[in-house]
Amino acid sequence: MDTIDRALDVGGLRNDAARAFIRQWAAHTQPAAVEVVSAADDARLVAEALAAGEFAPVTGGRYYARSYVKDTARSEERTFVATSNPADRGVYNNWLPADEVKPVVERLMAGASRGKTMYVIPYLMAPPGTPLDAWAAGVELTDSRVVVLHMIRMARVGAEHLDRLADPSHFVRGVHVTGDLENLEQGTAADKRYFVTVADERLILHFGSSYGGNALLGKIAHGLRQASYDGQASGRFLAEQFMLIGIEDRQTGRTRYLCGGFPSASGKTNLAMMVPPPAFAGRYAVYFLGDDIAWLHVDPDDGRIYAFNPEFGVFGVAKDTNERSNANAIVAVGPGTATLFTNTAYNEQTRDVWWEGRTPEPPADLAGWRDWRGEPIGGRPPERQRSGAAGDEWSHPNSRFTTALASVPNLSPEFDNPKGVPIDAIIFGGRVRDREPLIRALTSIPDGVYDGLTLGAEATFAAEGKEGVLRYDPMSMRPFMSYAEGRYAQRWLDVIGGASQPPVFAHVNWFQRDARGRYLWPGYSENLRALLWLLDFRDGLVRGRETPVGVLPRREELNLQGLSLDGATLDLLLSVDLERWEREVRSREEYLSQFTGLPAPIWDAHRRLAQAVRRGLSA
Ligand code: OXD
Ligand code: MN
Repeated sequence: MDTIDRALDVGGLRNDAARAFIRQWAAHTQPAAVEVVSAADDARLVAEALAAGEFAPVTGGRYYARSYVKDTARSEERTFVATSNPADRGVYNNWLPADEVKPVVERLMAGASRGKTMYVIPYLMAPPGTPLDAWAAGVELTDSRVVVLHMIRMARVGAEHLDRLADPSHFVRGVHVTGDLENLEQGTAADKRYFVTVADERLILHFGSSYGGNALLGKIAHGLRQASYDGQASGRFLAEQFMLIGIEDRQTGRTRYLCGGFPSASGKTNLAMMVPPPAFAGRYAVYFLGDDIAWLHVDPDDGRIYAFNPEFGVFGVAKDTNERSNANAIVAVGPGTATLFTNTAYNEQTRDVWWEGRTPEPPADLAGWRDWRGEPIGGRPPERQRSGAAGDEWSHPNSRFTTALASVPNLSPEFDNPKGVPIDAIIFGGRVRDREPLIRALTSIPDGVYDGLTLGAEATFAAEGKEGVLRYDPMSMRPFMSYAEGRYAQRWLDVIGGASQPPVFAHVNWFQRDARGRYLWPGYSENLRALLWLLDFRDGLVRGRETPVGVLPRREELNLQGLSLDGATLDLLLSVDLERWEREVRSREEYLSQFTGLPAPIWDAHRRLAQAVRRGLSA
């Protein structure tokens, strides 16, 4: 028996197809050793990472790591979906022929793990026992211990997840090779990074990063890209970049479930961890199920849409996370949670972390503080120590915390229900300065799906793009699309249209501003008020007001108890500026025309909106 076989035996990995896959890739990338990991290895691997200097300790049994300075975010330009079917080419999925790109990545990976350990991470992207079991199992091979420690928090990890497969060869095969980060020419024409999902082979090959979104293959590559492809190929489910929450009404004893998509930096994690406003706390509770991914399917027993979060942890953006924006997150990353912090500021004397927005001002005493690049803050010229200007931040704007679901205080007891929770409402929201009211409900499935497809967020200075220009992000899946958009829209119509009690749809916007740029709506906890209106609307308890863009709450239908909001602001929040909408309709026409094979009901929904807006303007 050779050393690889011995390592697989020691790790309890019996699945022969997985063993063959590991042997093939070990022969190709040439690691010095192979090691199968499970969640039970966490403490030992943490100790090794500390000893190796990959982690620094944070008080309360938490850890800190910096990633390479040119490796701090997902790279959309270097991410590709490959298949053997040119019909899979979409506008956003960066499609390449599989036989063209696979040899390129394979060449880059050849011998690239020399001297390192190849960790074998068997995992499950679903609650155990799920009816979508066949699409949830995977194996990630990685040459980074830090990646292993993130995966243990973000997915259910252990060899047992490969032992109970109905078809033992049906699992996602992922290979992550870090590469020589200092010589990959990131961001140039000679960029050597390739993040490829070969979707029709269920093979993920990621080369040239050790940052979360590029390197934790269970999360985005499998949980979103591969899963959305599998969902359509099998006809069984949708995989979406959605948060998922439950709202309990303690008076009636009912809990209703909502899921929905928001482009990045639109507050999905804050919404999912929401604490009800004090005036509502005795009556309502909000439960967290997921902040980033939901798989949706129709249950054969009652015909309803059910959704679950396939992840096991939260990989959240640290920036602006604080007691007001997200009190539950502050607890979820607190002492005793074994949280991993990446690219925040770190204090090597006090073993503390800090990020922009954690407190209004950075810590007063600069002693021991280093920025995300590892440079001492005290070594900067005084005017750059606390300026907060772009480039002077202490933490990287995309710095992250990685913590287990079990540490989230408002975690729903249903989070590991194998079939998920029944969905009452699907919401879409972006960051839009004007035009989009606080909430508008959409009563037909094609109108709801059309609304999701035309979702967008306005560029902010933090993101690339021009301030105020809308970047369309269909269903918030733009970076994760795996097949052509027309077919994707049809899948949505089929899945939701096939449900016995379809959810209500709504569009929300927490980010309306007045002419001076002041936010009109307080957001955070107060967002619950809009969601409760939607649930009442679905139950027929309120009728709302029909407008050309959907049904809006009447002023008196929103429960504003305990909130001081003047009448004029409320009117603005619930107003529809038809001239702005007319411009938006024109821009949507152009945007939708890029997609081939967009189903007729989506175009019909678009024309209905266009007509209603025109009629409204001439009335
Ligand atoms: C993302 C993430 O990049 O969830 O969207 O990390
Ligand atoms: Mn995300």
